[in-house]
Amino acid sequence: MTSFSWEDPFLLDQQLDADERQVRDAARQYAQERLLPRVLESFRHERTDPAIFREMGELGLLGATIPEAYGGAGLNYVCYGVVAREVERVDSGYRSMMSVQSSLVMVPINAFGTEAQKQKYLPKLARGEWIGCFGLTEPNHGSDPGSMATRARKVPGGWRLSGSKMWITNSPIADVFVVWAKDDEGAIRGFVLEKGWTGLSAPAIHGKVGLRTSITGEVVMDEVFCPEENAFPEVRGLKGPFTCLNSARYGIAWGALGAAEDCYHRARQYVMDRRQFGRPLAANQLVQKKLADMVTEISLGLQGCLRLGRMKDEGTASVELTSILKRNSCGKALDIARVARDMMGGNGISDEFGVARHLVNLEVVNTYEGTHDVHALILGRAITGIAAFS
Ligand code: TGC
Ligand code: FAD
Repeated sequence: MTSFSWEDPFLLDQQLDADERQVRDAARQYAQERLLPRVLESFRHERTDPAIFREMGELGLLGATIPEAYGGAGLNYVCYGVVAREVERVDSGYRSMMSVQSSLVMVPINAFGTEAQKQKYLPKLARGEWIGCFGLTEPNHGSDPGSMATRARKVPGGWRLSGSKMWITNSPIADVFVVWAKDDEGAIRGFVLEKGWTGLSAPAIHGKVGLRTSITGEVVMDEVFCPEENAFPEVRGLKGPFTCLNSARYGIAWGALGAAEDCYHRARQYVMDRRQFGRPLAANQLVQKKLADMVTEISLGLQGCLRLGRMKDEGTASVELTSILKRNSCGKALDIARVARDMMGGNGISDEFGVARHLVNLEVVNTYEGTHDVHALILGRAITGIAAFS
């Protein structure tokens, strides 16, 4: 009889092919050996290390799904997912840095950019020489980006962009800014701006209680001139930014479960070691039930992510599947982090035990890229045909 694996009950490892396992192992080694040792200090002091982009670039972790011709790794979506899981096992902030660069900056340039834009930006972004950010959210338009106020006015030779974007990952250290604005006809269009252009600034937002290893800022555009060659020529409407979100949200679905696995593993070890009332905490039925709930949600969730990855690779995935899994993984991971924190008693409050950090990070992950409730509404519309948000 096959014995139960508390770490991998459905033997997900065996469902990956040799290449996927190799990518997973490389990402795990990097995350555990290079990211884990610095996470505590980075989180405490709200410090983002830009060198991480170059390190990830060297390993091919940036733009994993982008064709090799443009410097990407040309990998499948399953590989992208397993990388996100390994990076977020250490910290959601590191996965955030990576997924913005890969899914929200490189994906739109690859999907909507001109050949010249691809040649100019993608190889440097893939190597981590340039850092990218993605500006969709505004101070007054978060869940409803279709109402954005940022404007792109047509002028000779290009566009003048005015407006501001809020809560933008990587923006204070970004070299490349993919921003979305409405043109004179009210159509949403995408633009690639560069650091240093007149009128463009990206002040940092300080005081975040979660995701402190990943720098966040505004993007302020005061009549920024963008030459025509830096506009995406064809794409119009929310389909542009949402195409990028489909990829990033999928990565988050895997990543949040990586953070949940770390909480589960840490809580399990803690209750095996910690003794109260003369025996290990793990000997109590209540404690065992909590571990059983954790492994159930994580293992079912991971199977869903793998299935979605395979469907994306085959081209059979509807976008609503991503909403199911982004929502499920974030909500369940947040619950698991809360329970793990509780199981570790007072120690669970200390940042040295890791779990409280995951908890506050996951509060952010549950909110960005479409909140838990917004994904419920996307699904509700698909189930009923009635849009509850409009
Ligand atoms: P709606 O009518 O639904 O759609 C407008 C147009 O967009 C198309 N579309 C999609 N295309 C591709 N993929 C998808 N998932 C798409 N969803 C919709 C749709 O077909 C339509 O096209 P067309 O040609 O007919 O115009 O638009 P709506 O305004 O009613 O949308 C409502 C809602 C709630 C679905 C949407 O606005 C939404 O998803 N809101 C959440 C906003 C969000 O996720 N923001 C994320 C900002 S980026 C971020 O958080 C990065 S954090 C990264 C990190 O640090 O890791
Ligand atoms: P709101 O839209 O104001 O929502 C507030 C609450 O109301 C939520 O609970 C929401 O679920 C609920 N709500 C909204 N509408 C409805 C409705 N119709 N029915 C019921 N409930 C509703 N954005 C980017 O563009 N790029 C980035 O790189 C980026 N990085 C981020 C990094 C961090 C650290 C954070 C915190 C955010 C980031 N965001 C980014 C922004 C993020 O996507 C938004 O915060 C998110 O989409 C929610 O928008 P909001 O904050 O304006 O909340």
